[in-house]
Amino acid sequence: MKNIHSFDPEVAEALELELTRQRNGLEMIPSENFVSEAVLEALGSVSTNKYAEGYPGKRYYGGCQYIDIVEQLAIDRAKEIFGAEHVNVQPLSGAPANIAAYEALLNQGDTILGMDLSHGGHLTHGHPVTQSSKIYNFIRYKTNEEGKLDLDNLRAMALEHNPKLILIGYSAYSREIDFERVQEIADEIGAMTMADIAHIAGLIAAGEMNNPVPIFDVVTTTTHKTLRGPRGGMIMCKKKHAKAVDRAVFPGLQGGPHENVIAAKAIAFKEAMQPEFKEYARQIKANAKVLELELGSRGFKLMFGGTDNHLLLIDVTSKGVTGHEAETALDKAGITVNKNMIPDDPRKPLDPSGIRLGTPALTTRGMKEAEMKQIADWIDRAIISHDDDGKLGEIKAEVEEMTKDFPLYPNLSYIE
Ligand code: DSN
Repeated sequence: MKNIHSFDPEVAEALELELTRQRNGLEMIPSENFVSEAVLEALGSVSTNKYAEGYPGKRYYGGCQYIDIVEQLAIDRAKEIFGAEHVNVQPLSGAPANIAAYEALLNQGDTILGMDLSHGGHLTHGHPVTQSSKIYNFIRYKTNEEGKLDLDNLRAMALEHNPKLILIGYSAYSREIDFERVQEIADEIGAMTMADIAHIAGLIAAGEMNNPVPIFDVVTTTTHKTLRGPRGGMIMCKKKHAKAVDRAVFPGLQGGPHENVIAAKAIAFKEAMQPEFKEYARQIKANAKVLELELGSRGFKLMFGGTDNHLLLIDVTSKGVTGHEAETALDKAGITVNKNMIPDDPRKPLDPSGIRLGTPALTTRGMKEAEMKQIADWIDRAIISHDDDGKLGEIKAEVEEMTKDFPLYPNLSYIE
């Protein structure tokens, strides 16, 4: 890493500060994780130099013979992990993967039944601020009064609106999903099915959550959340959609694939096939369960009644703070979470009623049940003392002390 510092100390020093922030704090944003050193190495490899528009064996550029090996490895491993008939590893991230999937399956004006953002859905699932919402007719369903995905209601809405696509899979919903039942509903009205498993892909890969890939028409994911790979996306689908999906990604939406990221995806997929990854996914869930119990018993209002996966969505207004105040206080205490809307939130997105937090990154560092109990206590103390910088500083010092027992990238430095 010497080269970065000697050529560009300004960037190197900022990177070093970010490394220190990651090392000294508790990363609890549920969509973040810490990749392995092998994944980092692939991201910085010579494959970043190569243009490779097209697909393995069918490229629009010369010299792709070695890049083809890398991309084919990523495809084959993803197929094996998820039981997919066809895989496209080129989407640059989750949003482009979703847009490509719509493009592959639908025509302008077609109806999509997708989850409301504040109930745990995602911006790209039809939020009015997105371009997709201007192209397709999104009808948005919600969780029910108990805070659960209500498949009877989904069926009633499907019968009423006759969507061409039913879209399942969320970024703040914390419960298991019955994909088979959703497919039955879709079959009843002749709709196609799409799941966005960005958040839970790692849990599915490890067999810790239901897998929609063998059931649904199309499944999209990111590769950097629980799957613990590089920032990127992927589309898995039935063979009958393979051509349409590939065409939608390239040339429909993207140009040259980022082959350094694809190399890193291949490595992350190999990691996800190891027995240790199954144990990792089991521990992610066990850790989230401890936070559910500990925070619940301290009077935090848990949306959706708790968690079956890696995350919790919490209404913090019951603790006398807004989501923004809670996020800021926790930041000062060395605990990183994100403010988040709760179902039908009366507040605004930049200062909503909730926070969202999760365990994938902490679990990568090796933290277990005992640490989760301690962290729940710190979260509670930080929220109670949200306007007392002295007390928040004391918690931050305790957090920093604990993180020393869980080293992160111990040999990495951008300034030496
Ligand atoms: N930004 C991601 C998340 O935090 O869940 C979703 O795109």
